[in-house]
Amino acid sequence: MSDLTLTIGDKNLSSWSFRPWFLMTQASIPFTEENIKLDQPTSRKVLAEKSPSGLVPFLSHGEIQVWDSLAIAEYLNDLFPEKYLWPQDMAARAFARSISAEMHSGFSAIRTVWPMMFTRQGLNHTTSGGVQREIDRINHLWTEARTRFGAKSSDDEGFLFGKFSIADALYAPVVSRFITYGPVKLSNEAAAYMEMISALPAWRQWQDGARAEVGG
Ligand SMILES: N[C@@H](CCC(=O)N[C@@H](CS)C(=O)NCC(=O)O)C(=O)O
Repeated sequence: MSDLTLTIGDKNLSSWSFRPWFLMTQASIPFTEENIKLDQPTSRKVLAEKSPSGLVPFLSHGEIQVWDSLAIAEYLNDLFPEKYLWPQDMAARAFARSISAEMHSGFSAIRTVWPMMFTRQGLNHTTSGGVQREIDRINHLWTEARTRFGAKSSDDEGFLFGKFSIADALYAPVVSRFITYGPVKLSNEAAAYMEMISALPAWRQWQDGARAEVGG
């Protein structure tokens, strides 16, 4: 039994929950998973009682509670320095932190118009101006990360910065949305990145959980 407990919402819907869960699972950080079903008559009450912010995800570590997906990622980076959850190279780390913060505080059109529905694929949704601009920005960021840092690193495993990092976890729900509402037009680098992420065992594990929630 791990002394870290991650409380999350529905796997099919909760994009914020997916980030720390994917980070911990992919980085082989042991944790106990606790689930709160969202959008139920009792959800708000349960969240208000259990979660410091009234939202998921949150992480409990003994007496310490950490909420908000980015704060959880930073806490885990402090707790497991040997895992290098941010890239080691300073320029790569600056870029990784910038794009992660941009993800965390931005991309509101994609978030609003394309809510995560993990189990759905290929809806071929027509994009509005705002959504298309954000897709283009993400395509640019993924392409730049891969070409400037990932592909050039000596131990490249196909992630944005070569080895898996917090940035990959932060963008994982975007990969899911592109699969659900796409296909979207991406550079070869960005398309290969998406394909690699969505073939990971951790991805498949979350997908199985999402499928089980919706009954198949
Ligand atoms: N900025 C927060 C956002 C958390 C958030 O909005 N979580 C949603 C689920 S994805 C939630 O708990 N909603 C509660 C509700 O729907 O009642 C984070 O990064 O963790």
